Amino acid sequence: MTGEIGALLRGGHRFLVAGHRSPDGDAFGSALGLARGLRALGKTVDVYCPDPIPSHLAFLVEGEEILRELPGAGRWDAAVVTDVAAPSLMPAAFPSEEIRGPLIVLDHHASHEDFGDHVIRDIAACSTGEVVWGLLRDLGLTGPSAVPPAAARALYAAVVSDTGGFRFSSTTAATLRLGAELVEAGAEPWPTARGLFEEWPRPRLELLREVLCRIDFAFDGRLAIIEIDRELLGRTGATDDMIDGLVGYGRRVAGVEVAALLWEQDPPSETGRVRLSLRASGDCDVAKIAGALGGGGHRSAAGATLSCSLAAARARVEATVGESLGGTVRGA
Ligand SMILES: [Mn+2]
Repeated sequence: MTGEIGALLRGGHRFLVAGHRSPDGDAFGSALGLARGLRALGKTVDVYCPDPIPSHLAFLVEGEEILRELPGAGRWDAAVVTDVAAPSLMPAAFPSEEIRGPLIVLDHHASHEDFGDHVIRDIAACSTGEVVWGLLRDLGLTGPSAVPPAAARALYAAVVSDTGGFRFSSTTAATLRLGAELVEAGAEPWPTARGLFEEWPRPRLELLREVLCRIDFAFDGRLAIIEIDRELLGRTGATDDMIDGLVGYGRRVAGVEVAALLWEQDPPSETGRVRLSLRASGDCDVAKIAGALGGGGHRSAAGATLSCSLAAARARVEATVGESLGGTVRGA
């Protein structure tokens, strides 16, 4: 940890904490874990999330007040954002420096932009949850009894979410030890797994049923591609937060090296109209593919937002993936 961040967090009294926009389990769990840890050190912490909280993360709230908008008279000693790799991923309507104080960025994305007044970015960490755990330890919350169980539960969810349940290649012996420490501090594996992965709202299953019928393949089965348009979401009753994770079904197929999921935005986001989610099964670096399309992420999981129609987005994705795979053969 840089001494400056420690000094800011030890010396300040009131902090603003938020994850990236459209929060995932790591962003939201890290923010909640940090907030709960800082409160155990006697600090006042506001958690800000202007976006809807995805249904599979709702169990992490545990009755805590999450601010959908910020009080007009709010002032903070510093603001901390978790899992944010670029300014474009900052939560909407984030206050200016004179209101929020210095901006601290906690992150683990290898592909990122440099921003923030103080940064801890550990690209070897499995998740930002791991970065937060190390920070809380450096702040003096050591030993299982020092970290509040609700903080441990949130950080455990961050780790489990970003490692796919300790399955992805980011999982190391240290990750598994971290999991054990968090369980000792009060995290519960089954409720976490059930909340994150197992308990689906019924419309999500209806969406999956249709998505499975729509998976296409290209480049001799090395690319799996799924398109989701607004009509499909409307018909199944599914919401955008239920799309997260469906890209993994393309990657399940033997021989698939890249799985892509494209979904139409409604209303169109500030930067485009189609969101792209990419997953790699092996050696292909999808962060590079996403980067070529104006996005970013990790080697095995990345994304971008494209300013074009669904059909045009698909053509661009196929062309970029094709270059990356070095193949020209298209098949279905
Ligand atoms: Mn993350």
